[in-house]
Amino acid sequence: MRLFFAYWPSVSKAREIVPWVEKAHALFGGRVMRTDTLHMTLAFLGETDPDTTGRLVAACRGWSLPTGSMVLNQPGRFKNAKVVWLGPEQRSAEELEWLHRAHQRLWGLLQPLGWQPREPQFRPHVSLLRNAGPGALDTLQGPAVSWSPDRCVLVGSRPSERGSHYTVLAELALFQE
Ligand code: 2AM
Repeated sequence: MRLFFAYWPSVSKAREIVPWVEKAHALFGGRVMRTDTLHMTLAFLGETDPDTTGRLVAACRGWSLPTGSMVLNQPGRFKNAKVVWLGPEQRSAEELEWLHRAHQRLWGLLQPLGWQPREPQFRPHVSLLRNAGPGALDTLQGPAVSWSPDRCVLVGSRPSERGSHYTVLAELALFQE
């Protein structure tokens, strides 16, 4: 099973993101992320055996992370992975500091347990499409989505025919900065 930690939107917040998913699909095709799978990954840990997973689930129950507010309205692409995503706007250096602190704090808790980040840089985003076709991103527009995450979860992912199947394994405490 592949593991990752993510901020998970409520059902109503995920529905606010759906117009972006639909517009992105109309423009670029590909495979849409189902509404109940929309999330923002903070740390991707990769394939993990059951014993290691069990130890992490037990350990992370005592962890807590900051939360804050963001406005999702910046579309982007990971070209190699053919992913089209929606990210938070950053109008000032301070605006998303809490989010980067959350990322650093989580990795500060994971590294003593032996995990290392795979990405050189944290690029906060909610994936909308996988296997997307080409096209200019400036045609992708939608309603700004204000989001203050109230859930951060450890998720197990297994591949299935209809995309990955996600299971919530643990939930972290959140505190407002
Ligand atoms: P993505 O949405 O940009 O693909 C589960 O796969 C989650 O972990 C997804 O949110 C995915 O981000 C993220 N992730 C980060 N690095 C990954 C990797 N190397 N392989 C698969 N998923 C990765």
